[in-house]
This record gives sequence, structure tokens and C-alpha cells, in this order.
Amino acid sequence: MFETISNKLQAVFKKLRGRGRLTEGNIKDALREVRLALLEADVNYKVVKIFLEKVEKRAIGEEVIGSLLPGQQMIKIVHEELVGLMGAGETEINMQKKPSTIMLVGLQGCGKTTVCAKLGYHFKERGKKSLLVPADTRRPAAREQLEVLGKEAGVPTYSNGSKKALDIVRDGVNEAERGGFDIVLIDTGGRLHIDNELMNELSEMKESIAPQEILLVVDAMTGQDAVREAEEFEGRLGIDGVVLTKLDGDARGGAAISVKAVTGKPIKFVGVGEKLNALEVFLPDRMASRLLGMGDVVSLVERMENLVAEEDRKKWEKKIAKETFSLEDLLSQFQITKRMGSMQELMEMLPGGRNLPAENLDSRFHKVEAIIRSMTVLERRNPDIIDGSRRRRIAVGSGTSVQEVNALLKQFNQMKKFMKNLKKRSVKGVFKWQLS
Ligand SMILES: Nc1nc2c(ncn2[C@@H]2O[C@H](COP(=O)(O)OP(=O)(O)O)[C@@H](O)[C@H]2O)c(=O)[nH]1
Ligand SMILES: [Mg+2]
Repeated sequence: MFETISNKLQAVFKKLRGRGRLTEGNIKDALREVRLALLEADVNYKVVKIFLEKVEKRAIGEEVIGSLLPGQQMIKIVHEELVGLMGAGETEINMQKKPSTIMLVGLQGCGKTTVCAKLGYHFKERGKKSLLVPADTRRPAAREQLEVLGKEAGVPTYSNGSKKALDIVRDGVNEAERGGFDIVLIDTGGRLHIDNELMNELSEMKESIAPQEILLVVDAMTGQDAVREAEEFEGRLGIDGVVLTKLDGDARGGAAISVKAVTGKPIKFVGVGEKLNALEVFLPDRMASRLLGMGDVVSLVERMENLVAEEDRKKWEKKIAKETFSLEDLLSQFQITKRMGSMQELMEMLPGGRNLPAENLDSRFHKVEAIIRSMTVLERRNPDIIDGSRRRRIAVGSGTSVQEVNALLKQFNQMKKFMKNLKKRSVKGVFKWQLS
């Protein structure tokens, strides 16, 4: 799902993550690439503009530049703004009335009949009784199609033999009232294009039964066409929400990102396959993660923020600035890292992290810890005094080899050099090394 856009966005963020500190220039470059990725994914250009203005304002403000993990912080902002665009927590279906009537409308082939049966199944799984009502009288065999799918879903389909859509719908709703159904799902007829006849027919139906919800079904693969349809249906009929189908195909994501921002109406469900259970409640948060192709970066940033409190950070920064960072400090950094969870766990939360060979990281960390613990305090503070015989003693004490002790000392020296350089630019990036 959304491979192109998520690969592109991941590449942008990967570049950012490699940096200890971000400048306004870095951020602007990255946002230019984000812009291209969004436009290529067929996101409405006005939406792209507003979106990037918001992200830029936040990123160039303190949030990213002064951050612990600037790259991750940037992802977090983009993620949050995407969620904001797609509308957080508005996907509930109006179920105040019993039965609640839901009219499914949309163009031909967008997936109305399928969604009708899928919703029947969805509600059945949640203990609600639905009645499917076939009101597409134009397309031959439309009723049979709904019946077959309904049977498969274990949900009854209403029938009264009438050929008039309005009659079928009125009678269907009455039948549902008598039968104690919770929900009536109305499958309406579509057209290849929006025309007056279709709109009149649907408006008449709306007036006649006053449905609790009118859901517009649109095909995500049509990108901006789907958004235009939503705009037009909203303007001419009035809709309560959108069902975005065929997200399992090569949908580029543009429709998912733009619908709410352009029409003001939320996406309530998404279709992710032909099977009856391939329907998901639309969760902006999850959709944003999918678009970014990421694991749970947001919670990683939060964990990190909670753990390395501001004072701690100041203390570290001072140490680094004064170049008094010692192996003892390294050990306590390990402690912080450990409190965040295992390395394996942390890697998995990073975008693409699942593909990294993390199994050995935990044992490598343990080894380093053991080596430092086998040193005396004096050695930890002045690693320069660790000569050959001390190295042998430390290796034996920590159950490692002299080579491993050498490697750690070498690495520590490199780190100190790295920090010296870092100090010239900024000291804030130092915490990044643990994860890169
Ligand atoms: N892959 C995929 N196919 C879907 C999805 N929803 C509907 N379809 C297919 O799209 C075609 C048209 O669906 P249909 O419900 O008959 O559309 P209608 O004309 O709006 O009633 C059918 O072949 C469905 O199986 C979906 O989420 N994913
Ligand atoms: Mg149909």
C-alpha cells in the first residue's frame, strides 16, 4: 500500500536522520522533496501548500532545530500534520436511531455493493443486525450481486419484487423497523459520470427516508477524481463521510490525504481487498503511519523525550563541552538506552528498522557494558592509562577478549573526537549516536 510515496518520504527522512543537527536550509530542502512526493502521490496541490506551510513553521521553530533526534522529530511533525489533515477521531457512524439508515452512493464500479455487504459483515462482527437493501434498479443483476455477497456475509437482503428504487427503500426501512434491525444498508445505483438524473434520484431518496448517514464510496485509485467526486456529491446531495475503496491496489495515497481537507468530510472506512472482511475503520493515525511507511517512530520519540529529561541533557552537554566525557558517562548512557527497551525493540520502531540486523546489537551492548564494568573508576575516567596488562585483566574480568577491549577503547577515542567536532557545531546531536 502506498509504496511509492512511502519510499520517497522514507528516503527524505533517512537523509535527515544521518545528521546531528538540522539547519533551516536542511529542513527546507527536505520539505521540497516532501512536496514532490505528495504531488506525485496525487495530493491536491492546495492541500500540499497548506500542509507544508504548517510543517515548515513547526520545524523551523524550536521543535526540530533544538531537538534530541532532529530527523525523528521531523517525522513526528509530518505524521501529526498528516493526521490533522485527515481528521482525527471523526469516523463514528451515527447510530442514535434504531434502525440507523445508511445510504451508500457513488459512481458505477466504485464498490458500493461490495461495501454494503462488507459493512453488514463489519456490524455483524460487532453484534449489530443489519438489513441490506438493494436499491440499484438500473444495473441488471445488481440485486442478485448484493444477495450473494450478503449470504456470504451472513446478512439478510431485503426483497419485495418492486422495480422502483424508492419503493424498495421505503419498504425495506419499514421491514427493518418491524424486524428489530439495528442498521439498514442501502445499495444505490451508480452512473459512469455524475448527472442530474442520478442526483435527483438520490435526493428524492434522501428526502423520503431521511437517512442517518449518506456515505459516498470512491475508488482510491482514481486519485484526484475521487476528491472531485466527493466535492460534487457534497455540494449537490450532502454527504456525511467517505468510504475509500481499493486501497490494496496501486492507489497512490492522494485521495486519502486530500478528501477531508478539500470537502470537509471525513473518510470513515477504507476497502483493502475484495474479501468481505477487507474493510477497515479509517484511523488517520494508522493511515499516516502507512503513508510514511514507518513503524512507531512517534512513540520512540516520546519515550526518548521522557527518559532524557531536560536537566540530564544539560548535564551531558556541559560534559561534552568541557570534554570531560568519560567511559563512566558512556556506561550511564547505556543505562538510559536500556531503560528505553531492548535495542531490537528500538530498531523495530524506526522506519525500515525491521530490515536491520538488530539481533546482535543487544549482545554487543552487553559486552561493552561488561568491559566498562571490569574497569576501575580511575581507568574509566582516564582510559589513557589502560596499558597491555590492564587490558588483559579487563578482558578476563569481563569474559571478553583483549581484541574486544581494544576495539571498545578505539571506538571511545573516535567518539571523543567526534564529539569535539560536534562541539564546534552544536552539542545537541550527541545522543543520536546510540541509534545511528
Ligand atoms: N481490490 C479491491 N477490489 C474491490 C474493493 N472494493 C470493491 N472492489 C471490486 O470492485 C468491483 C466493483 O465493485 P462493486 O461493489 O460491484 O461496485 P458498484 O458498481 O459501486 O456497486 C468489484 O469487482 C469488486 O470486487 C476493494 O477494496 N479492493
Ligand atoms: Mg453495485
